Amino acid sequence: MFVRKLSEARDTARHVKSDTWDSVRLLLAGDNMGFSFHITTLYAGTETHMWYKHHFESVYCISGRAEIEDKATGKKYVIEPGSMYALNEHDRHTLRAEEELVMACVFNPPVTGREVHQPDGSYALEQS
Ligand code: 9YT
Repeated sequence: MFVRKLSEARDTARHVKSDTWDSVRLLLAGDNMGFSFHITTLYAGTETHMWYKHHFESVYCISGRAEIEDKATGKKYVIEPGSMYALNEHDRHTLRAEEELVMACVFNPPVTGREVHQPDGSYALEQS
């Protein structure tokens, strides 16, 4: 067993920053859990286009409010505290953060550490 604290992981190599979000990766591929676990903050007023072609992702909203759009169907959903979404079909989607959003995210396969979105919205499938 081990314990990690969000406050201690911030501003270390586990903390990855992008234009519209930052992500503290509390568990990575190297932890050998079979998934990675991140606390992601999406900045208020931003829009992020994503398409995890190589990963499944599940996201739980801890705080904030957003709209998520499924690009295949055009369907839109409200994301608020207590909402979970699962990208079980590698769904292309857009997340519009109406307020700052804090999300708990799980990726399978686990990300290895420094991934940010490629131009198509995916993360590369890297081996650790
Ligand atoms: C909600 C979402 O997918 N945001 C993009 C960042 C990603 N969750 C990550 O790498 O933590």
